[in-house]
Amino acid sequence: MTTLTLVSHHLCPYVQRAAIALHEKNVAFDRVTIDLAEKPGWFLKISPLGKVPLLRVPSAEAGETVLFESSVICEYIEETQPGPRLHPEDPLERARHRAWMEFGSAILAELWGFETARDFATYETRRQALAAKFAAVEAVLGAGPYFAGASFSLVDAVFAPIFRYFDVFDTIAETGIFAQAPKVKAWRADLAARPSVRAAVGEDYPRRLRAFLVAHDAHLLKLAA
Ligand SMILES: N[C@@H](CCC(=O)N[C@@H](CS)C(=O)NCC(=O)O)C(=O)O
Repeated sequence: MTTLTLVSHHLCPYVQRAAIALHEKNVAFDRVTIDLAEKPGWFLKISPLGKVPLLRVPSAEAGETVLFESSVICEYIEETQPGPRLHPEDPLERARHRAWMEFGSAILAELWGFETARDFATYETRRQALAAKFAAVEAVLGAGPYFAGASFSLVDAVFAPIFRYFDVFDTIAETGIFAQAPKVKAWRADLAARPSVRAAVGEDYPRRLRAFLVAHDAHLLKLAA
């Protein structure tokens, strides 16, 4: 029994990174989705931080090793699984990619504040902070279609779930976050069309994200036309 199991949540962008990497490498894997509002006992036993994703890796000697932290999981997938390479060969370029993966996590922290903002002032502060972060991304993007050009990389796997939020936000109101970032916009469109990105969430993702916004009384909903 060698199948990897990804312990997931329907909306989690960190889980999606690992799912995208596995899909890119054509690795068959099992996916177990949990309710983070009611974490099962078995999950709490194996998740040191009580967070998803986890990657359960079966091994003949140890029985199983459980990996946590999405970046670590992505690096493990990259190092152990067959299929196309998702990191550059050159160490300096690889380090630069890891840095932009971290930048993606910083965007996610900001994005949480944006989507859960209940009042205009918080919403606007977060909106401007996100626009500034995407301006920094705009400055390093090339001709595309992906972060590093023609080949898909882990940086793409990190940013695709970020952009997915905006596919739902855009159906509610115009945030203007990408107004000054044409390269980011084009990157976003190319990632949205990628089969691995599409396969990383269920069809009910938009409905679930909207329900999340309603549950948080998100200011964004008040901007609906
Ligand atoms: N740094 C972690 C972040 C993972 C994370 O924040 N996961 C969220 C869901 S998107 C979670 O499990 N939250 C549960 C909790 O904090 O109780 C990673 O990259 O894996």
